[in-house]
Amino acid sequence: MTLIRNTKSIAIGDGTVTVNGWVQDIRNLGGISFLTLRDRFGTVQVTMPKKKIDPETFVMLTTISRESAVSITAEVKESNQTALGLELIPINAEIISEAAVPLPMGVIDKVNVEMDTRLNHRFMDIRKPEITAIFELKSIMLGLISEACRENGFVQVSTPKINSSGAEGGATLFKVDYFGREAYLAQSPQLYKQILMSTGLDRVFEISPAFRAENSNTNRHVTEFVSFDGEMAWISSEEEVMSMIEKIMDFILKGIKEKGSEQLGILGKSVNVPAVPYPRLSYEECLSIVREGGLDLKDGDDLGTEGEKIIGEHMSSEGFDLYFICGYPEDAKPFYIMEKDGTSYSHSFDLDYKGQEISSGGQREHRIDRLISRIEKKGLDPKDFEFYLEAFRYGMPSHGGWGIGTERLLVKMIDLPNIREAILFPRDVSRLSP
Ligand code: AMO
Repeated sequence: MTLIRNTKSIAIGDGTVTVNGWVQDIRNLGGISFLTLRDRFGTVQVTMPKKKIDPETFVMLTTISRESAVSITAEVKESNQTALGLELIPINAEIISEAAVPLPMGVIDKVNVEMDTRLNHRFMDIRKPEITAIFELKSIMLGLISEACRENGFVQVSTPKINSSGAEGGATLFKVDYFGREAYLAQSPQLYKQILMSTGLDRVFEISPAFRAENSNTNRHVTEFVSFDGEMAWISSEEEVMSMIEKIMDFILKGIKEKGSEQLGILGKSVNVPAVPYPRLSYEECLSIVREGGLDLKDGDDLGTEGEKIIGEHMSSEGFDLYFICGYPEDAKPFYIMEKDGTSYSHSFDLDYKGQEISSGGQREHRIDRLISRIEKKGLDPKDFEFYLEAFRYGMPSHGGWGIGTERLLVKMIDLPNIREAILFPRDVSRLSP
């Protein structure tokens, strides 16, 4: 009987197996040829002593182009010459799809290929084991997020991505022609996750695409990212939200170490699990750290990328990778954030990871009169938010939540140089395909 195996599951004693994969490399040494067959799990050596192989199969497997997709049926033989301790002696083979020559880029060649070239031919780039490993880790991470949320009583929801108004500022709204009406791609699930707090669902989370017309080319901004949002009702302060984030982050980091150990091994990375609670820095403390670091910021200024970096270096020197920055000036935060009475600050926080913001959140303004004042203060028209405001008129619990950029989280977790490394098909100012 022929067993269907992958490179990880083949074992001595299997007898005859069929393995599907890509032709990574062929070496012809006269009387004997070797083919390296690669699949998602690794590689296996196919050994072809010319005299012992069916001539048609021999010609097919020694002349086929690299990266062709093939199915090889072979005898498993023990070998002390290979990493797996076994090799395959082909009986027959089928070419599933032959690769054109030349390849748009190499899969195993040790040449530095520009990121643009890699992204232009992303399907081939992802064949590299170290790139596959990134997306396997991302999948594990998304699974852990859901698991952590469910364990803490959160209900997974899906909210609309084509909307009549945005929540995160007009500058980054993508306009869509919606049957002759103006609509916008969702910048975040903000307004809907808040509306849901008035429904009795109490704790919700969503993992979904978010769109920002971000007209800048940086290694941390894209125009489409996957946002992990949470919202919880009946809170007495944003501190409860921060504690929940800590719990979830701790679960994710511990989980990645365990469930992603194989992928981390391929990438040569390790994940540090910081102790909880994470330090809480006030906005004022951050200002003085930044000023000491040589950046001249005024009271009320946004800390900015440069400021975040200085704070990151300072915190790293004290042994902290993850820390909250609490109580931003209310002016710097969106309308839905609650003001701190009698001050110019807010009940908000950012979570920074190694010098970069990965999340922001806070306690929301649930009192409708104050909410309307904040909307007006931001120069917006409450009429545009009527569908949202209505939920605040009939018994809205106090509530708060967060939004975490999943790609930024992964980037910082495994120290990737660019957010595009954590996105299969990134979208940015200049990239709309593949
Ligand atoms: P904010 O706008 O700070 O807050 O976004 C939350 C998190 O989303 C990620 N992020 C991005 N990632 C990649 N590219 C971008 N252009 C981009 N923009 C944002 C970041 C950021 O920290 N509604 C609030 C959250 C809340 O209060 O619940 C919000 O969207 O990691």
